Amino acid sequence: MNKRMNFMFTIAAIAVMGGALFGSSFTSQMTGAAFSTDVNVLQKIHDMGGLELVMPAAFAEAGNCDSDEYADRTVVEFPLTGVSIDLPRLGGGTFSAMTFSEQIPGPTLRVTQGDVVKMTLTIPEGEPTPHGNDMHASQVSAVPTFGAVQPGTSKTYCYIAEVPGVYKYHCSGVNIAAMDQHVLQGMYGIAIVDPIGGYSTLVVEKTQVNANGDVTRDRQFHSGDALEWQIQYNQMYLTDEGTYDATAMFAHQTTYTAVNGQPFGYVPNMIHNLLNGDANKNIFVAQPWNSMDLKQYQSQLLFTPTGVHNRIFVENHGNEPVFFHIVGEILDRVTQGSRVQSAGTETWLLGGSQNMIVDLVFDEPGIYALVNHDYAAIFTGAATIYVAGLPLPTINETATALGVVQGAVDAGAYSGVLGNPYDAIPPYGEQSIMHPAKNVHCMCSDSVAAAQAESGAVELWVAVPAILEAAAAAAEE
Ligand SMILES: [Cu+2]
Repeated sequence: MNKRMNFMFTIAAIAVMGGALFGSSFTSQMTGAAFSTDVNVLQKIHDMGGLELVMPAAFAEAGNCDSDEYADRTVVEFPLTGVSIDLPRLGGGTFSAMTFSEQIPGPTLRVTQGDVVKMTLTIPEGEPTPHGNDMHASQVSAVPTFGAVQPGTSKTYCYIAEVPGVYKYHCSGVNIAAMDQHVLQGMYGIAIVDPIGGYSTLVVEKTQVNANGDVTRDRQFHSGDALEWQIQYNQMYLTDEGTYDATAMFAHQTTYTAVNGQPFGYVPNMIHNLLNGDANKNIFVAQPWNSMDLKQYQSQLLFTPTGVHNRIFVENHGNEPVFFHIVGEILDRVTQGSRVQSAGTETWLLGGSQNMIVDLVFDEPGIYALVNHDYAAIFTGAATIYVAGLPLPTINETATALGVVQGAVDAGAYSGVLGNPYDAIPPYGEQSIMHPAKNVHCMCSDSVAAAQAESGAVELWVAVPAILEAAAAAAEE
């Protein structure tokens, strides 16, 4: 019995387009009218074929994938679909999401410095608005490359990812009209460009007492290989009906702060309550996504062992700053592009559309909260919980009783039995340490969640009740 349960649990720029545009539609935004939820305006734009500008012939070749420049380079395809769907919102109900490929954030692109990115954006027939894709990893003419793609058509462009780092990509709206709505309702994602020479050794500052009783430096070195994460911040501005609230955006009155598309998406839920012995007793102060019925939308925790090199790719997609801080930890290194910005710092500031790579080692087993240290952000969703090591005695006892504890012990973290949330993990690169397992988690459609499961991620809302039921039956025998 234990063996079977063990198995089950373990599987467990655009301003150049301005001129003509600002005259009409942008003015209606500035006056505070809820322009972007105004179907008439969108219909008018649609009827006139979008706000395509007439391009000078010199720009015609921008992004042309047949360019000789790309010969002898690795070409990485990056197909995306621009589509509007309804997704659940904090506190119940849904909101009118706009997505790349039915998920928020959109899929993460991972390439190596010098690769050619071949991006294709397809807009399905029947989609109510055009979309575009502005990729910050590129250095190409914004016009016409990032321009609107009409429903029922697709568009491809190519560029060389020349500079390593983390880069936002985002919908450019209808040639920037309603760009704010499209991005803040979900059309954003990241590209990770790995440096050609790989990631450098991480130096962690420690001290020790030597044989003479003197306190001395004890610098610890970790190879460039790391357990990797992606954390993307954005704001949500919603009306009670779940549509975009432009007035709230212009006033900077955030409805929610989203982390990977979901406010409070990485906190405990009913699974952790159950393993802690009482399904009805929350083990964290705020557990808004707290039900097995929520399936891929139930919140999940981030699990990491102590003493391991973690690399976190961070992007701020929003229009508020992110004061990135981990309660109880020091950021051992902050890198932007190919330059180290800090080695040992408490908090790092990211402006809008800014990114960084945070490297750190969790020293002690325990609970660590990764926050935007802006109180308005913390209490609207920017609190993310890391559990380092195996610090929860009640859950350890439960895991032992269920006979699944070995998976956790082997991994040095609860991810050995519960996995880590799929959407917090970027695609693996050359220097990625594999997570022991993934669980299905995303602000995404059921078909995207099903694809995660097909790729091996565990549906915890199926696996955990089955294990508990089997354990209860075994106890009765
Ligand atoms: Cu869009």
